[in-house]
Amino acid sequence: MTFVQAGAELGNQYHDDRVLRGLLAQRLPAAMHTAITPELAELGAQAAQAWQRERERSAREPTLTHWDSQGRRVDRIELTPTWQESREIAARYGLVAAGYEETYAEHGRIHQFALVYLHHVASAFFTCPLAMTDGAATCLKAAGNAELLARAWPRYLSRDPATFWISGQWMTETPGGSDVGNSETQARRDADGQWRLYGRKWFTSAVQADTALALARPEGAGDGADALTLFYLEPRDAQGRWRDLVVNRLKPKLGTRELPSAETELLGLVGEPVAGLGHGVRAIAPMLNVTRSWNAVCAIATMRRAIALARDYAFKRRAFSRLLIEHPLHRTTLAALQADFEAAFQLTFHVVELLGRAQHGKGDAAEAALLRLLTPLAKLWTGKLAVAVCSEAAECLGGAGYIEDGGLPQLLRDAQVLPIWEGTTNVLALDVLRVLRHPAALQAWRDAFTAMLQDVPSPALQTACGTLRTRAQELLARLAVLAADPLRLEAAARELAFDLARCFAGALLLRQAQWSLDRDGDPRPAAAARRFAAGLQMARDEAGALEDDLLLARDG
Ligand code: MFK
Repeated sequence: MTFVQAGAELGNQYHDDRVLRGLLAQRLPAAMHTAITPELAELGAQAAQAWQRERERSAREPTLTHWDSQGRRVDRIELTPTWQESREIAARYGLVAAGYEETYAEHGRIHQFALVYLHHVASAFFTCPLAMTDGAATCLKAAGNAELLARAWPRYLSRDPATFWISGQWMTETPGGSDVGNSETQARRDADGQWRLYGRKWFTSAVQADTALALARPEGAGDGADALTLFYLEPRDAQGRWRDLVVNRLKPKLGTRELPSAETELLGLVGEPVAGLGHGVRAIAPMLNVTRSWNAVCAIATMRRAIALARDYAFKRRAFSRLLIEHPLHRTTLAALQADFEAAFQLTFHVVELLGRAQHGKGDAAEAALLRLLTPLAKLWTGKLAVAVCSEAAECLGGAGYIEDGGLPQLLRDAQVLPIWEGTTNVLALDVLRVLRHPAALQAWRDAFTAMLQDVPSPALQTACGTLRTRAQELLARLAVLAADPLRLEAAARELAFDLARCFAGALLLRQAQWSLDRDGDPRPAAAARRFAAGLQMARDEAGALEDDLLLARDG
């Protein structure tokens, strides 16, 4: 009998996640935390079960059938079982609704995104249409379109699977990917005065959504982004048949294979302007910011899953006479992943918290400016980090990490979409420059950063605080110099954005570490904060580093 290695397994993804539990304990009122714990634990258990189930069944993808037996064009899309179940789970747990309901007021967004974080990997990217649905709800609200709000809002926020609607976001066209202003889709009025859309949408994620928001150029409106109008669409009739639209093909993608992304052609599909004519990019911007927050939440969920598998394996796999977890270098590798993840987690949930506060009119102008800046920062940094973390976690399992049904290849493939969609890293870095043109944004960043570090008195955290202060000073000085040279500023935009994200995330992690030390002396967030800050310096041979690695590697 030859040796058979036990594979990596998952426990309850809520109970096992001290980072999530710590954040909820720190940021939520105690009664709310207690009230939402059972459903979080339920989703945590479901996540582990779904992971096991997915590993055991052969890969499935949606299929597209163009014609029926009589030769009618039907473009029927058959979804995977996970996708069929996901609509029900999404409605029942209120994965969109929880972000808007008044039950927990400004904390509702933390509630919602804790649920999303736990469910994302189990959802086979049903989180994509949920993100767009959330974005569509925000967009309709921002536009104040009473008719559309009455029609779609209750459906988007429904907790009843029978009435719950999901929305798509149809922006991407062959000449206009990131540069949406090149869009070719035309809008023309018909004899009844209705707007009808004609053109090809090149990448419509979740094509089977009940509604979609799409950009199109009203006839005669002229060129450029500002001439585009944002339209609301209902692409299917009550029987589920496509209205004036054909689905040319489903996209053969690197990952997110259960997500039915399609190329479609609009053949006069009726559309309703959401926010009057023109200024379409401005009108869809609220949606972009919401979906970018979802992107960051899904990125940290992906990281957490990859690390959980690598950690579990480290306690099972023996090499060179010891478990992997007993090797200092392996521990250091896991600890680095954990520290990056914890910092990314803090930044992402800070964006979530600010989003909830802004929605409930709690924040001031400085907070709004900070939210606008941190949203692209969180999206661009976590998207990149998710790919790196999944790649390293796969390596932690050696050859087993490269085997399809172990699950890490799919995580890695799926992670690669996170830096691409919803604005690539470079497009978002340029968005950060767009925000920084308003001095209030950087001022808000600086004030919040400084205030957080001032609230960290523990001697055990002072080296890390010092490192972050130095990095931030260097960064701000560099920004000031580059501000006078637009070309060099643009060339450096990505690096500057990463630094802005990392410094702020490090400060949030220190705030969490101080809170944990004060509350019950838990040293793990402090270990993560020190590990993360030291990583920014590229030198981490100070006393205590190995002990920190041990803490972080053993228990995330
Ligand atoms: C796991 C779940 C995750 C999520 C799933 C989502 C799946 C969906 C798949 C997709 O649909 S991916 C495709 C998404 N496409 C993009 O994200 C487009 C990327 N391109 C950009 O983000 C460009 O920056 C953008 C098209 C928004 C703007 O380009 P322009 O043409 O150079 O616009 P301009 O003139 O700078 O800005 C126009 C207006 O919008 C300005 O306002 P004003 O008209 O009032 O001056 C900008 O300030 C405003 N604006 C732009 N970006 C904004 C924004 N306002 C608020 N927030 C923003 N992010």
